[in-house]
Amino acid sequence: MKDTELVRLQLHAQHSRKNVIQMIKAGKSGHMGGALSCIDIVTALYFNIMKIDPHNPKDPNRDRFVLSAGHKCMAQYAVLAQRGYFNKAILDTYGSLDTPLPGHPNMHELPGIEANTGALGHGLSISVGMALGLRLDKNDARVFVVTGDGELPEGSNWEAIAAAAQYKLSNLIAIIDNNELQISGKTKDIMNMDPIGKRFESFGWNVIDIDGNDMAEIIKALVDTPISEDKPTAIIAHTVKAKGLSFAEKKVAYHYWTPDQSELNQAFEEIEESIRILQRRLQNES
Ligand SMILES: Cc1ncc(C[n+]2csc(CCOP(=O)(O)OP(=O)(O)O)c2C)c(N)n1
Ligand SMILES: [Mg+2]
Repeated sequence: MKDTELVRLQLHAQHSRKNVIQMIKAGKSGHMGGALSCIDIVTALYFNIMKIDPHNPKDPNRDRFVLSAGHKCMAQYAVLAQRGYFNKAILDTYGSLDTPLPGHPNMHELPGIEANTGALGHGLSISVGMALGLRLDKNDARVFVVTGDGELPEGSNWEAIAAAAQYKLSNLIAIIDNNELQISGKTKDIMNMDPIGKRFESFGWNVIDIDGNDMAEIIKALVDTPISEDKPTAIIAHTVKAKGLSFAEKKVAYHYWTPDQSELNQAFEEIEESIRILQRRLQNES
């Protein structure tokens, strides 16, 4: 990929981060940490990898995106708005009673949402069903699912992981947002799932490890999948919770964030500064 294309994607990710902060400003609080750890991945999928059309979100041939860790939904709302699925003004309804952007995603309310998620441990099973259904229909669309590392201990995941290998679902790509934190502490202290990659491999999956906040690595891994025609792929994305906000990165307290005005201002300033830097790089390179 050319440098300018990479910078454009990084810019979309930063604008999407700004959309997250805009939603939190409107709703006064939200699951910020996990949204910002996976947002580079969600951006790469919607802007470079997936076969989708924002103006035809129900196209039967579209690739599917399932956000199993539904509490990270501000990442998806932010990217959908950035990609043109809906007007950015709707972001300001976050936190209100009749919003199409509830605290966990609702497929009946918002174009682009494929499944209602939020009760952890269901998205992978739903994705296995979608991948099997697409194969039955002789449809070559793919299913991308993002799970959290704290979500992985849910037993239903491991039934889905076994089934995906059994049915050789090479049209299924699971991306694990491995930010090493969950709601109340370090994932390894609450329910250690390391080595995550080896566990997936032992169930019969292909596994790739990447830096999940590095756009070049994300794109390379996603372009390289499927690695083989008879296995599903797991991308273990090593990420930083609350990535992009210096005062919040890697801190468990920012899983769910109710900012005061000064933190909110700082968040906007830091993201806007990184947008300016990326825009200058784009001007210099073109
Ligand atoms: C079945 C179920 N149990 C508990 C919760 C409460 N909960 C919401 S987020 C979360 C932590 C999930 O951790 P992880 O998957 O690592 O996501 P991250 O915190 O990194 O965004 C928990 C336990 C839930 N949503 N669903
Ligand atoms: Mg986590």
